[in-house]
Amino acid sequence: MLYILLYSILGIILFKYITFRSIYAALTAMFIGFFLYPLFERKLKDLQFKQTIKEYMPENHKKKNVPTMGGLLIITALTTAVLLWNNILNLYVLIALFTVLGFGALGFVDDYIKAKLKKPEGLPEKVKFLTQLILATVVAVLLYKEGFSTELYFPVFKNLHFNLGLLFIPWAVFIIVGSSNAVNITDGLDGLAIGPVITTSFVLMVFSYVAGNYKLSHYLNLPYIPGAGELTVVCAAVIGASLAFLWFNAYPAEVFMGDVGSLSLGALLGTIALLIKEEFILAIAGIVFVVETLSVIAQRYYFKYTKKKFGEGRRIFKMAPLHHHFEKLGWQEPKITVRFWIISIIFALIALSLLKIR
Ligand code: 57M
Repeated sequence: MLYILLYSILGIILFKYITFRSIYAALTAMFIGFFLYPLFERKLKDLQFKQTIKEYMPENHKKKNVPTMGGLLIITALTTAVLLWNNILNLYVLIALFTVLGFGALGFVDDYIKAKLKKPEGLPEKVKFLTQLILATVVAVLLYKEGFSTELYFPVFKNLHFNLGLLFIPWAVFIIVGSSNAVNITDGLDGLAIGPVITTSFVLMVFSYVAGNYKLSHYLNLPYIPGAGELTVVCAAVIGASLAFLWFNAYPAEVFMGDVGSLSLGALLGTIALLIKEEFILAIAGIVFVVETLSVIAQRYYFKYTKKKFGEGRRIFKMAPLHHHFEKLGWQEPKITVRFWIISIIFALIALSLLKIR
């Protein structure tokens, strides 16, 4: 709003600059998060929105009475900052908001069933997955109909890209739904998911700025996406809201983000990566999300394969996702989280280095 009011109408040039608006979107989201948290915490406790404990939880991991749905705080802070500091007439900003609110609503229903109706399994997996597919398909079809580029680009190899054509739609759905579930699976230790969300958002913020800048994108041989620069401000708002949440989710967590947070943040990261044509950069910067998800897939298939072949299922990891494997090895929770953050920072730096290596 401020962009339209103070720049488009009143002509105050300062509010035109993406860098200026990104800094203040991050600060706005952060302060809204800090300011609203006490109110949210009281509300979540009054509403008894406490995390339900699943049976197969490792003993040292059964956390009682921690309020969940802290993702509502993240989404409120993030959305307010975007509405204030973004050009909300920008198509990409509207798509980002649709993704956050759509997947957030899905996560809210799942969390509500678990926390309020005391059904630990939440929404039936099929219903949850189908809703994710529908939401992602709406975004994919909208982009395709709007004539959005269906080219697929790769890091390093500047001349290697090809047109997906109609296959862009399933590809886009795969990226958005995959990212959403990857963050959801990762969110199993205090601070474990929100840390990589921050580092990955930072990488996407830099790439969004370049993608929306004609001179910079051509100088760095990156796809030029007119208008994508607004996603820089969105990423900054994600970082601000996530930092505020991390203040309370750091070990020992006072609140969990819930599916309302993990599904929406994951889908948003996937959507932004898709919009700036940097899906592989997302996979590199979001390596923690990728490895956590692959650990579950590998564990499940190996278990099924060995059960069929030897009559009894065997595991690759002591438990999947990977963070539970390290717990079973005796690592303390904060140590696992911080080490996963360090890996995220390393791969964020590698992803950023690919701006120049082309
Ligand atoms: C998302 N949810 C956490 C919290 C958070 C297919 C399989 C991989 C599914 C997976 C699963 O259940 N995934 C659901 C992970 C849960 O966190 C809640 O969920 C929200 C995120 N969606 O915001 O509200 C628990 O995680 C802990 N937690 C923290 N701090 C945080 O900041 O301590 C979360 C956030 C919370 C809390 O204890 O209750 C979760 O882990 O369920 N299933 C699994 O991950 C299970 N793995 C498994 O079954 N492995 C099998 C097969 C399927 C691969 C195997 O290894 O053979 C593990 N889930 C749990 N414990 N809970 C097993 C151990």
